[in-house]
Amino acid sequence: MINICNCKNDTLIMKDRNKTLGEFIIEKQEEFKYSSGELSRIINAIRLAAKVVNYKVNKAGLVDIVGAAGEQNIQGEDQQKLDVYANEVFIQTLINREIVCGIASEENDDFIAIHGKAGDDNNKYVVLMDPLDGSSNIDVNVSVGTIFSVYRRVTPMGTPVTLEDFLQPGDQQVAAGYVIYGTSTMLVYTTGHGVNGFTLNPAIGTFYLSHPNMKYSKDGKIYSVNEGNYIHFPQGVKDYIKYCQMEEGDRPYTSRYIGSLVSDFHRNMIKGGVYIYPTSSKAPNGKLRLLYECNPMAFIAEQAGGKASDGYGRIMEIQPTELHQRVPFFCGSENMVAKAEEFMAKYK
Ligand code: AHM
Ligand code: MG
Repeated sequence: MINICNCKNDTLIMKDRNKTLGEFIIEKQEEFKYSSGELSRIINAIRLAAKVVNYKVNKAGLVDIVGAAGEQNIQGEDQQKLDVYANEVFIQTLINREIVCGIASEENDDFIAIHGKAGDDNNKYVVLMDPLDGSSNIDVNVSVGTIFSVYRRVTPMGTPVTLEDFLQPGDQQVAAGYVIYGTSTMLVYTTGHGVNGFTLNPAIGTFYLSHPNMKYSKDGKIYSVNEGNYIHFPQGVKDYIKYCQMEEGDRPYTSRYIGSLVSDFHRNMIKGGVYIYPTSSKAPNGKLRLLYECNPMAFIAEQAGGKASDGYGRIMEIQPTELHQRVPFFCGSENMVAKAEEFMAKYK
């Protein structure tokens, strides 16, 4: 069997004995006593949808799929924006597999209650997702990602899901992950037992365990924030940015900002760093969505030994009040996020 593994110099080489994602899911399923396998089947469905979306994302530069929804391509077919396409693929894959009772997506105004087929109401999980985050980067060939999050429903089985099933604090997540469509495509996820990353071998369409037990370093040297908004930031964030730039100890830090959350997060988790999308006078609640972006990334960050905050407290303890709620987001290496919180606290 040919597999991929991460070797010392960070390049991927083919090597024997690495697990496929499929093998890993089966192995982990056996670790959860009394589990019915539903969660494993959800991860499996996401794996399939990710491969389909990956295929389209990689063709985006070749085929005239890039462009506004509603326009027609040269064959006279309706064009679909890639984020709309990704939304449909993930939703349809989850519905077809009959494994979830509800889905909420950043692309849809309201949640979807799945109760068309007998038994759907008896599924116990809901999935929340951002099907193609950072999609404005597609047109310029920059990495984008899918973010997903899984919760156990709180309303009784056998009844249609309600808003309550989706408005759960992040610490109730049973799984979360992301797919990064980058120089290589990876699926990174956690079920609350650490974080593992799988790299797609596009030649055979198989994900292999390439980044087992991913961990943030406690400190890092990268700060990621859209500094173009500097003058609109709260004073605590301004002061923290100045602190990052100061020549002292291991500073100044390096500034890296792709503008694609999954990519910025992924780099910082591997190299050590902090990602910040704060409030600003232009966006009083920040830009990122609590349910589709911040909670899943926070769960992954914490499982990797990192920290995720709204500047004052733990992201995963926020009680959501609406599906598309936005929150400020500080996420990354534990000591860096803690330091940013210190600066924020001065102006609370
Ligand atoms: P989107 O969900 O509309 O794609 O927006 C989220 C994206 C994140 O991926 C990224 O970190 C952020 O928006 C960048 O925003 P900005 O361009 O304001 O810096
Ligand atoms: Mg998004």
